[in-house]
Amino acid sequence: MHNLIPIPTTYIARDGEFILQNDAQIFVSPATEETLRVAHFLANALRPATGFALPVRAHTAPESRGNLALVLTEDARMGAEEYALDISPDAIVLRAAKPAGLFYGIQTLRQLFPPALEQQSAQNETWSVPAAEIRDAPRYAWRGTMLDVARHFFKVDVVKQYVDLIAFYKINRLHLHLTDDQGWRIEIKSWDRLATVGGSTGVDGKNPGFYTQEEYRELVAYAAERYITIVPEIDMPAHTNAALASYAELNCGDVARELYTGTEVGFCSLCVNKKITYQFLDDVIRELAALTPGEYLHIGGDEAHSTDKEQYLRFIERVEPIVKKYGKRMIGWEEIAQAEISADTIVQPWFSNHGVRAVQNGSQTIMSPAKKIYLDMQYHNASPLGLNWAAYIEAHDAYDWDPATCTEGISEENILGVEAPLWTETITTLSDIEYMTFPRVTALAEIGWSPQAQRDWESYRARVAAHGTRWQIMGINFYRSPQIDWA
Ligand code: TNX
Repeated sequence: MHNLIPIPTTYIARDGEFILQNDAQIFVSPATEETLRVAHFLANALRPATGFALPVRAHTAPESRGNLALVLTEDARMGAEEYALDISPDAIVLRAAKPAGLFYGIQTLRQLFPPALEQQSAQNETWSVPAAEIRDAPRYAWRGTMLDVARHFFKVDVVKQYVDLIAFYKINRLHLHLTDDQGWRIEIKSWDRLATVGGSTGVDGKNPGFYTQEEYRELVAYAAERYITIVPEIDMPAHTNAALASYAELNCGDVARELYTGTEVGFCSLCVNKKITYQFLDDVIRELAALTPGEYLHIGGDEAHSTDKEQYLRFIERVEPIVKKYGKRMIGWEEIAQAEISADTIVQPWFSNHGVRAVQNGSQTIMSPAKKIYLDMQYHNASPLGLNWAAYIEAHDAYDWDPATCTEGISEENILGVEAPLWTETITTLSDIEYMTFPRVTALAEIGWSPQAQRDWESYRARVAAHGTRWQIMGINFYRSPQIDWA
């Protein structure tokens, strides 16, 4: 019927098909800076393979033969990310209440064209789209992936390519794990050695580097144009060796640690009862908040095995007001839920059930169960990349779970959304990232977007196979799971 991922809320097939011709135009109503930008995104997606000019024009009565129309409606019942896509043999009309909805409708439309659309040069092809009426809105507000740029650093152009890939699947958050034991990856002007010293290495000494604030802003803007909010994480009080190696005064003994290129976790801690630690965090959070138009700031908080438990809890309680002071909503890995945190702080469960305490106090969660959706887990015991401490995660494992039932005590109303982390201890290139991400991120995308009742492994399995054809054309290094009948 169709090969859409994520599967839409409703798809009603109609008779016939729309065939894009070389004189087609893209009409926009009303033409604002943002709707025009979204329309150009569509034109740019369709142009290389079709070779058509596809001019973008403002138009007040946009439905017209042979053309595509993007319309912002005044319909107050439509959600911020919802869209309605009507494809008839005459025209394509996409409606949404907000530009984000138009953007998601465009991703759907791209997937309805033949796979040859992904070619980067003009193809001899009939550009047909099956007639249909699609109504679609997401299950969750938070549909995220996380990229660990600390264990190995990935430059802005690599992350931009990754952003393009996840945007195609209606993912709207990219959490960047910016700091860890092996590297500090964001320039902080008031503590400049964090990046210059702390960013000078990586796991096995590979992929050193950091983002200047200018580069980081550029990445944030690039993602925002694809309706992806960058969520920065500064991990603390553990996972801080890179900072502790950069500044002696952050250590309890006033001696700087050595830089670290191994893969152990939880072996060091910020000195949680030193005054300068909180001055340091205030400076870091202030600078990071100023780089962050998004609402959220992630403070890590995981695996503090070298921090006294009581001191850890008081530390989290001291950091939360700093994040709030700079206008951000705090997120932390589930361990923070053992502290007294406020209800608007978001908790990210990954392995245990600490989150239950937080939801009882009104917090929302972002579900990242390691056994289901950690993109760094090996697919099987001979996978060339990845770890296996949580599980082997095949395509079916990544698909076959429901956030609302995976943790006792956390149910649908407590869940802001889902996120698939890619830790990069074993990952050094974009090709590696792709191999671990595809075909599991498509499962995450569908879990995050589609109604649970619409989800079905056999259907998904067939649709993923069709996406494999696109990935091949796009040059994506995906894992050819034996569970899927690739074309
Ligand atoms: C646990 S999940 C970690 C990371 C590691 C990851 C490897 C979490 C919050 N912490 O520090 O990179 O395992 O899978």
